[in-house]
Amino acid sequence: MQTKQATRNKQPAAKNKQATSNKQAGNKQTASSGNKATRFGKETYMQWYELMLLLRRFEEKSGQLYGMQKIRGFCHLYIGQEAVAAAAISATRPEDKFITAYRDHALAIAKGIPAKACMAELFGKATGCSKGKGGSMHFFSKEHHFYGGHGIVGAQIGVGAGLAFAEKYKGTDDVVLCFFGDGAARQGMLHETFNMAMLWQLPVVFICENNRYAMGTSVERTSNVLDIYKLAAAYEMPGDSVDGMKCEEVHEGIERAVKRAREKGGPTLLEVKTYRYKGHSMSDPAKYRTKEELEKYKEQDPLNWVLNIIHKNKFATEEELTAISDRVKQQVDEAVEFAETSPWPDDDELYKDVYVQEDYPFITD
Ligand SMILES: Cc1ncc(C[n+]2csc(CCOP(=O)(O)OP(=O)(O)O)c2C)c(N)n1
Ligand SMILES: [Mg+2]
Repeated sequence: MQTKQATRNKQPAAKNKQATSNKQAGNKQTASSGNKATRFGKETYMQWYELMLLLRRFEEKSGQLYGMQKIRGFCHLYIGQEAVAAAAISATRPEDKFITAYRDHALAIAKGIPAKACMAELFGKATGCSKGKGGSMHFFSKEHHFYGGHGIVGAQIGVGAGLAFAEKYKGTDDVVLCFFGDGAARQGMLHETFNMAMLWQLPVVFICENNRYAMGTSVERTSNVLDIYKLAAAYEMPGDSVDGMKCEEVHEGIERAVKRAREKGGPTLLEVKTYRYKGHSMSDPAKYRTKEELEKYKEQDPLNWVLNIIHKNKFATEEELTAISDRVKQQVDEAVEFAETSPWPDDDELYKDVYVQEDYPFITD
């Protein structure tokens, strides 16, 4: 199998994709309304749309509240990348585990952490998903299978493989989706982890959200390897690349990789070519890129793409679409109200949750 995988990696991404998609065509939901066939059914498009709208409105509100100093510290918004989060949900099961970097609000909400608990975390309140002690970069909820939220670039790549090791050890068929950026792909952590993940055939999908920049540094300035998925070839790991502005492509790419991992076929590196509309963080005016470049990506906006398909296929009436935006607005408004009115953490919380074992490092048994 490894020889086959190595050969696949030598092929250009498009060819590679074609071969795999054809194989799975039978699994794909296809739907038609009138004469317009779509790659997925109405229900999937509606779910993608509502989730992406919630993620975008949540992030826009977070940006506003940051400007009002209600939210402080670091804050990295996900606007533009929503198709990745939406498709990651449709292509996985709720028990599958997610782990990501500091640009974590959207993946956390997509995974089911209530918007209220996420907004309260941004405010630093006791009701936040990390009890107000993690802030924007460290959302976490074991209950929702969301393992952070990590501020050290690339650190979650190793931890993600560790989570996958645990699943293999326990004998489950759950899969870990380990997200990281193009900047993190240049860390040594990636190579050590890829080596062990392939050696141990761990059930993990490494998803590189290539949004073209690591802070202000473009992919072109960090390496001569511009197609990040090709890094997998060094470990005979399958590598694949998809358009991150299209839910359909991301879903299919993740679905292929998750299937492989669930069926004990080991890890995959999936590069998702995406874009962030805002600066790296709230303090970045993004002067390193042109307005034209930004506009080019906005023309491929993932929400508009899905909305157009909904319109063309009459998947929803105007009233139904209005009801969705009302629902989303209400959810975000309630999240802000909840965060505003929640208490601050008690002082003694400072000493809690530092180590799992309360008496660490004095192991007594
Ligand atoms: C080990 C380490 N080095 C440097 C930093 C500073 N830093 C924070 S974000 C970042 C860029 C990472 O970019 P990328 O991985 O592409 O993720 P994106 O912000 O685009 O989502 C850097 C260098 C850090 N947090 N950790
Ligand atoms: Mg990046």
